[in-house]
Amino acid sequence: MARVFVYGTLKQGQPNYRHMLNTAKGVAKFQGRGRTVEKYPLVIAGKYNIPYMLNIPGTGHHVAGEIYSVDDQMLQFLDEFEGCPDMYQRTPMSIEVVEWEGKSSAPGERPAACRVMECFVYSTTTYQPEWVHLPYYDNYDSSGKHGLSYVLRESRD
Ligand code: PCA
Repeated sequence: MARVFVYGTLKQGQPNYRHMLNTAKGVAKFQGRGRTVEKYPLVIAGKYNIPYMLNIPGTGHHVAGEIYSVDDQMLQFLDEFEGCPDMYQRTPMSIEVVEWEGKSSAPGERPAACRVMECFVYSTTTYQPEWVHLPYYDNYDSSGKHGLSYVLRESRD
């Protein structure tokens, strides 16, 4: 099993969450919520309003998301789905746990320095240079007041 932190359309209530529930693609077990230890720019870019965490540590916000434990099959599905390694690259990042459901000891009750775990995150270094000038978000919501609703793959032309 691998640990993955999702911050975009794969979160609960977001347009691609259904893939996390699709057992034909493998298993994804919700473990808790967290945020990136480092700051990153999270932007919504392109004509399909796709969220991207730009891999520029130190700029932007601590980004909120959900932690899942996934099996190899789901990890492979997510790599394909996220266009990894072209669109996004999956790299380990330090995530501070803010809420925990897993049954190993509750990180929420530990001192802050002990609440950190390494998770895979789909961020990108292959972004268009002008994207760094877009607004930065700390908690992605496709139907947020920015008005930039995500365009599902099957609705693109
Ligand atoms: N899907 C991945 C990366 C961005 C996106 O929309 C995620 O939710 O973490």
